[in-house]
Amino acid sequence: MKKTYSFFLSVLLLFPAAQALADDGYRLWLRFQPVNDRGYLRECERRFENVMITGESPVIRTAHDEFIAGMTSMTGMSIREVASPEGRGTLIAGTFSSSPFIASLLPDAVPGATGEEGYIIRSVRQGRRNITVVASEGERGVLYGLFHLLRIISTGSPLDNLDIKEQPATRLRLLNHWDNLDGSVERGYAGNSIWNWHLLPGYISPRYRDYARANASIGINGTVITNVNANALVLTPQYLAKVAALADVMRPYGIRVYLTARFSAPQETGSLPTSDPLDPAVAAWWKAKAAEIYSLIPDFGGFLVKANSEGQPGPQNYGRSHADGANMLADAVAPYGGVVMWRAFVYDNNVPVDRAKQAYNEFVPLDGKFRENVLVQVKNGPVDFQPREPFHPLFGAMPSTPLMMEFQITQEYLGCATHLVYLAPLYSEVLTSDTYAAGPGSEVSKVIDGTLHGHALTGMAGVANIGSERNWTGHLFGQANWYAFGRLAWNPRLSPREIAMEWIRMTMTHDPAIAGGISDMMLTSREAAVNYMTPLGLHHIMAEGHHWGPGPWVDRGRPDWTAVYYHRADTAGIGFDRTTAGSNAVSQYFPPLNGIFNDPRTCPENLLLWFHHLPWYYTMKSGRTLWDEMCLKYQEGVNTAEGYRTYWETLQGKIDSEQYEHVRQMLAIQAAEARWWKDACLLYFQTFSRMPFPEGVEQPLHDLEYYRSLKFYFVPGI
Ligand code: BDP
Repeated sequence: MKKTYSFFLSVLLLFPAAQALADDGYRLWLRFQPVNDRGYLRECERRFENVMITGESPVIRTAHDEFIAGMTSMTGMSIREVASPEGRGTLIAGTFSSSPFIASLLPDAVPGATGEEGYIIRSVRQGRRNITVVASEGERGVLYGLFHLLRIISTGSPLDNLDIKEQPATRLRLLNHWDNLDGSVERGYAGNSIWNWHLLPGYISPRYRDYARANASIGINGTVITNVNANALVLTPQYLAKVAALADVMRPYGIRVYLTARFSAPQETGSLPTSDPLDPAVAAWWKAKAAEIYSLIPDFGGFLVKANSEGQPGPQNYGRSHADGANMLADAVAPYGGVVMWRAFVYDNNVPVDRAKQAYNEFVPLDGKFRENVLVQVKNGPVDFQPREPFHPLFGAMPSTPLMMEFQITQEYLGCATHLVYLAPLYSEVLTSDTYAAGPGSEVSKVIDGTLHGHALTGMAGVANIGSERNWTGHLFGQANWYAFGRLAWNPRLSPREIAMEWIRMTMTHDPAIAGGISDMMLTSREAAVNYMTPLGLHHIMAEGHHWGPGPWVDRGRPDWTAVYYHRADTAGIGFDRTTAGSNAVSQYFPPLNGIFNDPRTCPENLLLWFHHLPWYYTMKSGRTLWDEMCLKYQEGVNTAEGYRTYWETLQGKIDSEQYEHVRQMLAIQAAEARWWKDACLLYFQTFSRMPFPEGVEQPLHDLEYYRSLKFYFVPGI
């Protein structure tokens, strides 16, 4: 079988000395470092000295090549290709239909046991021979199963008596790239877009394949390669040829390419006078466009659409509904098995009473009105990817429509790519939230995986944090968020700690004490960021436009883009009253949650100011006043960020030197920015509370005027 090692692996194999060099992060979690533990190495040799991977398709070839390359890198052994089990041990992999032998090894695997993407990994003993079988009904399942086996080895996990059965919880597990055709990335902090549109389709960067393999290794099976603020140009023949070239690279890794569709494309790139979705000429234009796309990219995934939101065109420009728009596009891609992901991130240009209520108000009446191949893609919270929001009230409220989750992996509101903020706890908090839509136990994850309301079309999307930086994500720990997103899209019930430990062991170290220390840091980091940015349910008080750094004083421009709109601080108190006496956003949640959120005594304190406007002297559960509690939370965030610095310095000489130095510098910036956040916010809010800082809160380094006067130029991402 032809070996198609990716660039960095071949370098690694040809020059083993390269392994001694510092790690620049390019290899992500696929470093496949040599196994140091002698006993474990012998165990690998005993089990995997022979391989028999059946089937000849491009995906199977990828699975084969990836497995051999990964194993060789970790064990250094020369693996023999065999046609039947031999020697001490053999790895056997393939689809059930490709080999009656595989099927005979797993007699209990009934049809439907794995599906196309699931797999079984099992240790089978034949006399003195160790057989490890990786099998699936589909070739992608074989690919994912072999990546799973590589993960077992690269994390140093036990190899005996394997009996694993996995199936993904969601069908579409996608990255959303907010990448523009000019190479910039909206809210991207890791360099430029990795798509080199200028050189495509002629030049295929090795990065494209390395991107595909990284995604396949965590089960991501699709990528929307263009920004939701879409450019119609990508739908022209010139650009579609480039898209097709990217799709060709992704295909052997089981990844489909999707595009964002600009709703006004029929006018912009066609010559139609309108883009009205109910105009037959418009529908015909999209049908022809779909036919053109599918002739170039037979497995094209479909369209993601941001319509009538933040100035984007959409069906409402013609007095039509979101369903009219989505269905027209859905009809165009349906004959080819394509889907339409229609975003629910909408809010009116005429500033509404409460922006948090808009999407629900617009979409709930449309429940049941969408075609079968439409998913409504909903952000995790009702405002916009804040450090903490309650889950979006649409989850559970549209039983007749498949709802897809949209998380943000790029850290738009979380310190850009400079702060170590491990996002699995945020994702997991949302996924495990109970919506009570069908009584207790109706978690968001059950809406997403389709089990609550019986949908087969399911999905999860993550707004990518990937760019042209050598280490892909800017901050090394940003890789962990990409990794965690993929793992949770596959299995929303995985614990953030489990995922962190996998990533650390594959990326940094197997040392249990160090891995434990690093994972503690990761697991507390999201709460630390909430504390030093937006504790107790505060939200959207970031600087204007670029959202980097504090801006609680922002009060100019469109009201619902200001900070004062959200925190509503005055001399009486602080917080957004979303109770029945206020904007009544609480009513969008099912009982008993609406009641729980409505009462400040039962509302979780970490969401208190999201739902309530409370006096500065309001008594918290701790017995402290709201003001004191808020001050101490900000301080706690700073202390935690400082603690990371101190801890990290104990790792010098114990982990890779380049990783160490990179993170050391980043953590210093983070600690300084945490202090900046605390000082600026507390000084600003103090002008309303008129109360002193409680004991334990450090005095600000500067006065409020200083923080207000800071100006920043060319912050990335806009
Ligand atoms: C906001 C971003 C903006 C995006 C928008 C969206 O600030 O850049 O275009 O969301 O999701 O978070 O459409």
